[in-house]
Amino acid sequence: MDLFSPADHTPVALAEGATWLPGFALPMMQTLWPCVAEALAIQPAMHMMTPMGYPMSVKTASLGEWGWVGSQAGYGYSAQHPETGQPWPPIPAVIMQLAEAAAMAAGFANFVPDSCLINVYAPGSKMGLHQDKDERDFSQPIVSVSLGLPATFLWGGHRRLDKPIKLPLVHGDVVVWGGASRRVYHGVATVKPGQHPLTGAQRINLTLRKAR
Ligand code: MD3
Ligand code: FE
Repeated sequence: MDLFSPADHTPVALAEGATWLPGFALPMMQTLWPCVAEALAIQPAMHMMTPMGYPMSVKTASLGEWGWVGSQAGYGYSAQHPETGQPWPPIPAVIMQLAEAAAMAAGFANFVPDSCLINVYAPGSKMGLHQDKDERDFSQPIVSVSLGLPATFLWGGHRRLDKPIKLPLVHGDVVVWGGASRRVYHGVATVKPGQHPLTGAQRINLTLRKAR
């Protein structure tokens, strides 16, 4: 198996609970991209703060009942936008359907996310190795949708110092992380400059989660 050039759009089992679905989002892109673009027009993505008080290089926006927020008080989920105090907009149907179908294709039936984090990477942005541990139920998978500029996804092990495997994720790729892979360390290498016909000079990642 060649991890770096899947021949077609068949699923690639990365590890127990982790499935790469190359191009899975492409058939619905005509509906998906306008939804994401509109969400970002209504709610501009913002730089959340790390607990150390530095702005993250990635900008974020959220949809759904729960939105991910970062501040000097720490990371977590909030029912309201930290600056406007407004509830987050609902997750559009096409995104709910994509998440459910991708989770199903990876063996997780009945995935109903209550949070959609939109990560916006300008060239030069990155995300350091971390675990997603702010959610309540680790039996629920996480569905990640890559849009726009390519990126090297860093997929580590169960210990922070485990050497990460590099996955080249491109526009339309979906990865489902659940089961034994739910709590592995992961990150995104610095996004390189470029232009994408839909997103321009940006990589956008949708991360669908069941937060509560
Ligand atoms: C592997 N975002 O927002 S999504 C994040 O591309 C985050 O923006 C990255 O990591 C991005 O927290 C990667 C893919 C992902 C999400 C959750 C995981 C991979 C994961 C949880 C466990 C293992
Ligand atoms: Fe993460």
